[in-house]
Formats: sequence, C-alpha cells, structure tokens
Amino acid sequence: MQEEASGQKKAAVVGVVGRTNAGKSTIVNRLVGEKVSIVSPVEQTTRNTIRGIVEDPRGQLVLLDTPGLHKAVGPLGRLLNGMARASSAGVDVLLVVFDASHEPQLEDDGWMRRVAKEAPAKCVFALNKCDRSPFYATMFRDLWKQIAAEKDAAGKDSQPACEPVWVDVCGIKPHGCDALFEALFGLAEVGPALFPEDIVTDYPRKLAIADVVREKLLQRLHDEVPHEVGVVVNDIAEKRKTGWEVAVTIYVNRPSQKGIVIGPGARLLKEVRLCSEPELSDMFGVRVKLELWVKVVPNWMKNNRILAEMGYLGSEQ
Ligand SMILES: Nc1nc2c(ncn2[C@@H]2O[C@H](COP(=O)(O)OP(=O)(O)OP(=O)(O)O)[C@@H](O)[C@H]2O)c(=O)[nH]1
Ligand SMILES: [Mg+2]
Repeated sequence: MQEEASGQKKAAVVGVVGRTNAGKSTIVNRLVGEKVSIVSPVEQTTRNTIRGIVEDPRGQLVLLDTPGLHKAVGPLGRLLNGMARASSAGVDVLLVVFDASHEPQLEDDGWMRRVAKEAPAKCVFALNKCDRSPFYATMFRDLWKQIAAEKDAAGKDSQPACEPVWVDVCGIKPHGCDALFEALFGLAEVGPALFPEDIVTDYPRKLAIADVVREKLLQRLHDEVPHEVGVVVNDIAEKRKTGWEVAVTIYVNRPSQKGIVIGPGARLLKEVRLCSEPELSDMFGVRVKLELWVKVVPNWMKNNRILAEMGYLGSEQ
C-alpha cells in the first residue's frame, strides 16, 4: 500500500449505522478484535454510542457503534433513534450495515434515502450475514439503484447521490470482515491517530460494566421485558486484596417484571451475575464481584436522572 510504503499512516472516524439487529456491534467487535460492544438477538441492544478503536499498520480507525434505527416506541426509543441519526453526521466515513439475510426493511430503505439525500463523501454499504441463505444482496443493490436514480432525477439543484463501496461481510466469522477492513482503509485519508495506540475503547467503565450485565439479562429475557430493563452501576469499590466490588441497580418498569428478572429461587439473577463476573474480570484484568439489586421505578425511561446515569443523555461518567 502506497501510504504504508511511504510511512504515512491513515486515520478515519467511521460512523456505523443501520437498523437494529443488523449486526453493527458484532462487526465493530470483529474489527476491533475485542469485545467493546454488547451483542444480542434482541432489538435495541446498543443504547449508547460506543467508540471502538482499531490499530493497524495502515493506521487507526475510530468506529462509532450506534443504536440501531427501529420503529420508535416510547421516549427511550425516540431518544435512541435521535442518537443514531446524530452520530452519522460529521464522520469521515459512513458505514451502513444491512442484514441481507432478510429482504430490505423499511429502516434499510430509510438509511439508503438518507445517504442519497445527504450524499456523504465516503460511504460503505456492508451486506452482513452472508453466511445465511437466502442472501438478498441483489435486492439491496437494486433498491439502492432505484433510490439513487430517483434522487438524480429529482432536480439539477441537488447534488447527485454518492457511490457507496459495497462489501459482503459475515460478522460472526474470523475473517468475515477482512474485505470491509480493506474498504475502510481504502477510503481513510492520511492523518494523525486520534487516540493513543494501546486502547481499544474509551467507553466509560461504569457504562461498560452496566452493558455487560444488560447483555446477560437480554440473553435470558423474552417478550417485552428486555426493552423495559435498564442497568446502572452505582458504585465501584476498589479493594486492594479482593478486587472490585460493584453495586448495580437493575431498573424495571412494573412489579411483575421484578419477579421475572429475579427468577424462581433468584436463579436468573444468579446466572446473570455468574456469567458477568468472569467476563468483567477478564475485561478489566482484576477480580470483579457484582451486587445486583432490582428496583421497580414506573416509567424510568422518562426519568432524566436515571437516563443520565445510563449515559443516554450525554452526561457520561
Ligand atoms: N448468522 C449471522 N448472525 C449474525 C451476523 N452478525 C451478527 N449476527 C447476529 O445478529 C444479532 C444482532 O447482532 P448485533 O451486533 O447485536 O446487532 P446490532 O445491529 O448491533 O443491533 P442493535 O444494537 O440492537 O442496533 C446477534 O444475535 C448476532 O449474533 C452474521 O454475520 N451472521
Ligand atoms: Mg448494537
């Protein structure tokens, strides 16, 4: 590569967007090579914008993993959609992830129209889940052709739709994102690194711990409960001999949900704790012990203090 040969490294901020469940966080973790963002089959898994930092001989990519766009339900849903839209602005490269194991959905159409309208200079369309069959790559390409043609036909005054770089990817396979890496570094420009070399994320510690606990809950809860669960880390006591003792509150919306989260004989909560602790100990290189409390606060999603503690209102700790 020319830049490498001349010793000049590249750098880019990449906004990773797309509809919920498309596999954005899976791809970000794969590119970073470490888990920086939680993943689950439940919609609206990612609730904060998370920066994953990729260091490579070619340079540095700063990936902004965002909440997936979805049909907004309630104040939290609207907040997450706003966050997703806002984080596509002001990036060097826009990476739109599509789940091509399904036909294009309304939100996919929406992202394509947004790209056509705003014509970002550099854009990659990643068709994810190419391990699955059928794989609707042609349908996605045809939809884009149609949207770009509509935009170009719309008038002389507006700028023409941009030409995205298309890549088929598989977020769950070890080499499933190599082509995407190539595409992103291909679009990045020569420039200084934005973060020190040895960090993979600057996501605040309390929010990262809360996310791991929420991931373990999402993996075990069904129906509407996952969307009405929120997690806050209240305190991290750093003990010299025994490691970190972390106090965590799990907020639910209704009394019946408290019983579901705790589970018969407190089994579910215990499982969540036992799965989270080793992962967190690994993540931070110190023994982590969790104390989990479940609290019913009707309409916590409308409570600005709680939303701020969760980092959803931009007052991250
Ligand atoms: N088969 C297959 N499944 C995948 C692939 N990539 C992601 N998944 C699965 O898709 C589901 C959603 O993945 P996430 O990475 O959480 O999706 P997301 O786009 O970040 O979702 P939100 O955070 O809700 O916006 C998870 O169950 C992943 O394991 C893939 O390439 N192939
Ligand atoms: Mg996500």
